[in-house]
Amino acid sequence: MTLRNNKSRQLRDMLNSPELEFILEAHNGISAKLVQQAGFKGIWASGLALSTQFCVRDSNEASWTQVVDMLEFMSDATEVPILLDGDTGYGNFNNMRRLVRKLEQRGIAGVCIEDKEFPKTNSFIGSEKQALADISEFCGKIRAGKDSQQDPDFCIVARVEALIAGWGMDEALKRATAYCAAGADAILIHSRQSRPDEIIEFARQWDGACPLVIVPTKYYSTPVDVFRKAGISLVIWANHMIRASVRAMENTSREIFEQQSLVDVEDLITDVDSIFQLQGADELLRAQERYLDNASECQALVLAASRGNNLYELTEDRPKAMLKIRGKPLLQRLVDEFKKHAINDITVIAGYKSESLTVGSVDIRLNDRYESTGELYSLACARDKFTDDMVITYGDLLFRSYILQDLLDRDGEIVIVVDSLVDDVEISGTLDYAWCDRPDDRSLFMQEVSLEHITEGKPVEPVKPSGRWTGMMRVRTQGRQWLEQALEELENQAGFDQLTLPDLLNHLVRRGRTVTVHYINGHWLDVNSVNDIDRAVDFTSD
Ligand code: SPV
Ligand code: MG
Repeated sequence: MTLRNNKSRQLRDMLNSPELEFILEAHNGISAKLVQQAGFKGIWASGLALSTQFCVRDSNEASWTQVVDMLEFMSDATEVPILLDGDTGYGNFNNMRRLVRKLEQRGIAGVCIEDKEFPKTNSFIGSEKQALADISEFCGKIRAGKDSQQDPDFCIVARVEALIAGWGMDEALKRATAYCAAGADAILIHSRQSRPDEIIEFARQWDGACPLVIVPTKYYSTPVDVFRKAGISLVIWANHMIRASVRAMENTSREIFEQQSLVDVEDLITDVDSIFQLQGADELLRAQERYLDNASECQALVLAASRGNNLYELTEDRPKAMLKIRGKPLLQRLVDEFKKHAINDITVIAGYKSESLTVGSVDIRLNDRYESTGELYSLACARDKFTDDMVITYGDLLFRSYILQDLLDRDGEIVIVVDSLVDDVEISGTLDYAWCDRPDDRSLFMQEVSLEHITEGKPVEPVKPSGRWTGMMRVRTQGRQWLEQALEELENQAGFDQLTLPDLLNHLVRRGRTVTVHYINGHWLDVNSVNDIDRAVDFTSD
């Protein structure tokens, strides 16, 4: 039976296409996926990069089966063809036969073998001292590979190292011609010079018996039109994903070590949600819906009905939650933050210019009396969305990711986030100062602290406040019952329309309910003034 692999077909088409094509290095499942996501039509499974990710030398120290195991993850993660840098074929003609069969079984589209001796050394290490394979022995290896493949489209690329080893142009051309005649589907002509001259000269003298492949690692500044004009078929960018990740990992590990904290790093690195996306977590969630009972999830309620009067003309056509910071509305940033923490059921309570709330995948509840009512009235507009696990926030907040994560991890029926750095922050707008039953002891994590009361505006009490409420709270089953009861009680009082969330919290405390305080120290802000917008720009990095 003939085995046909669409990926091999794609690689063959790239080699034979009249266009100049490009493939980029990858060395594991995730890098392969990212190369494909960037738009590349193919992947170079580089020997250098694969050995680097194992942290061994590019001298066949990793066994060929270890390489093939990794290739399977790469192939499973992608739909584009993978060309393996198969070094010397890991042995003689017989090893080559087995290699080709195993590669086909793992969905690999082709293999490139080089005319050196096993164990090989990277072309850029002492290249002139490297011995080349005997031409007829190498041709036998190519023939053995071609005879072993079941898929007629599987590609064998023969790599000529004569220029690397300093054997000259004639030798390179002689070898390429022999390898082509032995059945190679393409010739990779390699050079270690910083200019493309010898590659161009090779291409000029080449009779076109099969397509040419190059690896411009050393002559990287050459414009690709030069290759196009020279009739090259395929360019391999051979090691740039591993080099990029080594640099990123060096920087991140150093920063975390020096800071003894993740806070400065968190927003500079890929968020965990994006990692889940790359892994295909959505598919697993859908499968769980099909095969498992659904577990309940935390939901979010966002108060975004107000205009933000201190922002003047900036909020002429939108509520302040839709103000853009670095091109992205505050509300969108909040929604992204919730999604990062798998909070996907998000309800926004809109009012002023509600038609401009163009943030996707959120439910909207409308407070159409936003002009004459306060926050509590807005919250009551979303009563039908109350659940036994919810986060309630103002719509103008920016905060570091860990704050929401810690809030979600925190025990308590009603938990509010209070910033104990009251003196240190430049603040504007309405200030919700919190007095708690004990001050923040920064040597303790997740201390047992309860709210005593919150005051809006400048504190007049002689006792310094314990902190400033950020406008974020978490409510669980029992807390939801307290909250609904409190709303009913307050609704029957005169002046309900003007009440705020602090009024609600004070009412709860007066009724003997425990409102747990989760202390933080900065790393957040809300936008109440034009100055706050500048601070918000500084605060964000994307
Ligand atoms: C590799 O990527 O492992 C290669 C190309 O063989 S090079 O390192 O340029 O020789
Ligand atoms: Mg290599």
